[in-house]
Amino acid sequence: RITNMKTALLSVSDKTGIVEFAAGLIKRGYRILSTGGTKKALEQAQIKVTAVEDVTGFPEMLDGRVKTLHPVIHGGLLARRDLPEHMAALKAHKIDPIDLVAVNLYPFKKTILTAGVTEPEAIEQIDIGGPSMLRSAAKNFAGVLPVVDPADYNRVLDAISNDTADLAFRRQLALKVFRHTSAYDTLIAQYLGRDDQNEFPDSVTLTYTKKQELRYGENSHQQAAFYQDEIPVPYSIAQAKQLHGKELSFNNIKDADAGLRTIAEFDQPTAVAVKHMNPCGIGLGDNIEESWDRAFAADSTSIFGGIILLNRNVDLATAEKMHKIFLEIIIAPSFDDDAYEILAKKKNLRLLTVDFSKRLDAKELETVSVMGGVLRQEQDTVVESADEFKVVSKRQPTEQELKALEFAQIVAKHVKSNAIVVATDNQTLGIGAGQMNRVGSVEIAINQAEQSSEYGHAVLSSDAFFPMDDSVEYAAKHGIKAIVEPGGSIKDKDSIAMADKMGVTLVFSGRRHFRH
Ligand code: 93A
Repeated sequence: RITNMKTALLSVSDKTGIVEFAAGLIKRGYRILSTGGTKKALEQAQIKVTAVEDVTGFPEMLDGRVKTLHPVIHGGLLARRDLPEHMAALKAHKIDPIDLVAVNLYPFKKTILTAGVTEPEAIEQIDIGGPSMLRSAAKNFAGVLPVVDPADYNRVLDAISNDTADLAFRRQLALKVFRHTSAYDTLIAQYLGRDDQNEFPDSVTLTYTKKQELRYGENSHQQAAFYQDEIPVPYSIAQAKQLHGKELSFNNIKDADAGLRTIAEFDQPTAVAVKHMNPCGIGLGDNIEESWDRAFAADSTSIFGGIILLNRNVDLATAEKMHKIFLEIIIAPSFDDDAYEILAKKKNLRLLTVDFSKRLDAKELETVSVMGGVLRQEQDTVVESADEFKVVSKRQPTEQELKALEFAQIVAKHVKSNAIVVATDNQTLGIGAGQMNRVGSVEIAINQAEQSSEYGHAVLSSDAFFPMDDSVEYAAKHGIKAIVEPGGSIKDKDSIAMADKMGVTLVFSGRRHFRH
C-alpha cells in the first residue's frame, strides 16, 4: 500500500447519509476518495477528502462523463488480494487498493418520470462510471465492500467495527449491487424501447420493485409479495390508493385487477362485482346507485364477499346499500364524505380509489408465467360493437336485443372460458364460467338467469363458437330469444339450422375472446 490507511471511494448522486458515513469511515481508519459533487458536500461538513482526479492524475472530463473510468480506480478495485501477481502489478503501477466503494447512480428513473423530459436529457442521466465501479467492487467482493444502498451505511460501519464483514456479508452486498445495476439497465432499455415497433425482441428483461410483502399467497401456506412496474401505471391496482381496511391479499389483488379490466369497457355509470376472477354481476344505470342495484340483483348470492368496482363517485345512498352486505373491497374514483363514513364503519372492508380518467394503456403487454418461461401478449382491448355483428338466422334481433347482445359479448370477454353470459341490455342475469364443455356453461348461466324477473328480455352470448347445436337448442328451449357467438365452427350450419328451427335469433360476432 502507498498509504497505510484503508481507502474508501464515495461517489453518490443521492447524498443522504453520506457525511455521517464518511465520518464513520474516517473514525475507522479509512481515507476518503471522492468525485466533484460528493467531495464538495463532504468538505462542506469539514471532512477531509482526496479528489479522484488527484489519484488518477486525470481531470474530470467531457462534462463529467469521464470521472472515475481509469485503471488506477478499476485496478484498485479489481486486483485479487489473494494473488501475489495482482498485488505486484498494483505496486508496479503505483496503484493503491480500494477497500470500499459507496456509489449510487444518476437518477435515471426520476428523470424519465419528470414531465416534458427530452430523450437527450434522459440519456445524459445514464450513469456509466458509477455502475462500472459498483460492478468492479461487487465482482471483487472478497476484497472490496460494495455499498449501493444508503440504508446499508450503518450496517457496514458496524460490520467494520465488529470485524463481521465476512465473505457472506460481502457477498450479500455484491448481490444487491448486481440486482440494482441490472434493474437500472433494464429500465434504460425499457425507456429506449418505449416506441419500438418490435414488441417481441429476442430477449426481454423485466424489472419490478417490491410494493409490499403479502401476508400469504393464494393460500395461507404460500409466501408471496407484490411487485409493481418501475414506471407507474396510473389505472391499476398497483397504483390504487387504499383509504381504509385490511391490507389487500394476493387474491384481492388479482380479483381487483380482473375487475378494473372489466369496468374499463364501460363509460356510463357501471357497477361490477367480481368473485374468483370472474364478474358475478354487472349493472349499468343512469346513476351509480341504479348500477349497484342491478349488479346486486344480478346475483345476490355470489356477490357476498365480492370485490366491487364502481366507475363513479360513491354517494351516501349507494354506500348505505353496500354497507348492508359483506364485501371484501370497494374500488371507485372517489367517495363522498358521508358515504366513506358509513362504509368505513366496517373495520376490514377495503376502500380504494383509482384514477379512472387514465383507464387502460392498451400498449402494455400482458405477461403470464408458465413453468420454464413466460408468455407475453398484447391485451385483448378490442371493443365489441353490434355494428360488426352479422345476423345468420332468419329471425332478426330487435333493437333492444341487439344492445343486450353487445353488452353480453363485452362481458363475455372478461369471463373465464368457456364463458357464457346471459344478460339484458343493462344487467347480467347469469354467468357460466370456466367449464370444460360449453353447454355446461350455458346450463349454469341459464339456470342462474331464470331466477331473475328480467329473464323475459334475456339474450345469451358465448366467448367462442358453439362446436355443436346443443347450446342453441338448450338456450331456445329455455326461452332465450337471441344469441351471439363468434361463429367459425365447421358445424356452424347445425347451430344456424337449430336457431331457425326454434325461431330464435343467431348472430355471429366474428371474434373469439378466450380468457384463462
Ligand atoms: O458520467 S459518469 O458515467 N462517468 C464517470 O466516470 C462517473 N464516476 C462516477 N458518472 C460517474 N459517476 C457518478 O457520478 C456516480 O455514480 C454518482 O452518481 C455521481 C457522483 O458525482 P458527484 O460526486 O460529482 O456528485
